[in-house]
Amino acid sequence: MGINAPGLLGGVWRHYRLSREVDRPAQKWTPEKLHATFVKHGCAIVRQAVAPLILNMTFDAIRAAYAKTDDVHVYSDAIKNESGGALSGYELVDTPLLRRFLSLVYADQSWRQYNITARRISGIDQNTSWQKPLDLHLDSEFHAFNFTTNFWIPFQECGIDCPSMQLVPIDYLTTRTYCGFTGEPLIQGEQWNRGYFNREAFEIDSVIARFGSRCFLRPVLRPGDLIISSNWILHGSYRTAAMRKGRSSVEVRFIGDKRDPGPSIAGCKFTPYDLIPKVRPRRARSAKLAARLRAGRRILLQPLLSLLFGRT
Ligand SMILES: O=C(O)CCC(=O)C(=O)O
Ligand SMILES: [Fe+2]
Repeated sequence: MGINAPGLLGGVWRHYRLSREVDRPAQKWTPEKLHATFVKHGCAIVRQAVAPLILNMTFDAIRAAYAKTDDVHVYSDAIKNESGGALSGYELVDTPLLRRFLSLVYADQSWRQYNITARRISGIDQNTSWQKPLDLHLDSEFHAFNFTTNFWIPFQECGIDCPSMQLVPIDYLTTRTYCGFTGEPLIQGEQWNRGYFNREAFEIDSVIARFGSRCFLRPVLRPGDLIISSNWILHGSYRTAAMRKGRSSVEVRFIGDKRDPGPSIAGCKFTPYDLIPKVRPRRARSAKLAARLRAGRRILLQPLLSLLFGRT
């Protein structure tokens, strides 16, 4: 089979464009842009979204909890215990940008905190009790069908030396249809909600056949960065043979009372008021204006006065 150069270049270009669209530092996102991108592509990456102090304190609490359990997960209660009640896990995403984003996702429904789950994915050299990388899945296979927003937060740099995440950045409705979901079970006797989905859809070859070999988003992340995803996006752990070290991360989830997120409002005039410092620029502007008037008085009025009254 020959190489289809235009097709190859097109794929590379589309992937580059998509990464630029979904992946930005926190200060380059507005809640509206983040919401519209999340609805369109099923996910988004926010760089430097989490305050280092909260990230480190939460990681300390999670490590302390792991020292006392054989469970592969650590949950919110353990974080509370280990931090003396100071932390629950939810404060990781308690920022104006993410709060406003969530209120847009759930604009047409009530919603609540759902769960906090920390996990550790082993590197290839490790022979530990840490989890093996998770295969491609939808969280809806295991959790509720109601729309769940997941903030995935790593505690160390990941994607080069240690495992990261891979996602298929396709909108939630296309993903739902692709996975064969109709709201009725397709197969009986499967565990959790797995019987509602076409099992073949989760095989990597099927995903590539439907969405192309460049359909995966596999970000390299640093502490403070996070991925926003949902229970309706195909995703799994991403580990290569070069990833010798393990990775610790936490998932912070919110859930609505509907299966769909609120619509992305085209041309929405919503003002991200808690992101824009309103008072200071206005003060700065009026201070500048006053200085200009004073200067004007000096330039226009003083020569006139000295001409009339000989004053200087
Ligand atoms: O941490 C991972 O590698 C997978 C996490 C995951 O599947 C999730 O956050 O839903
Ligand atoms: Fe998952």
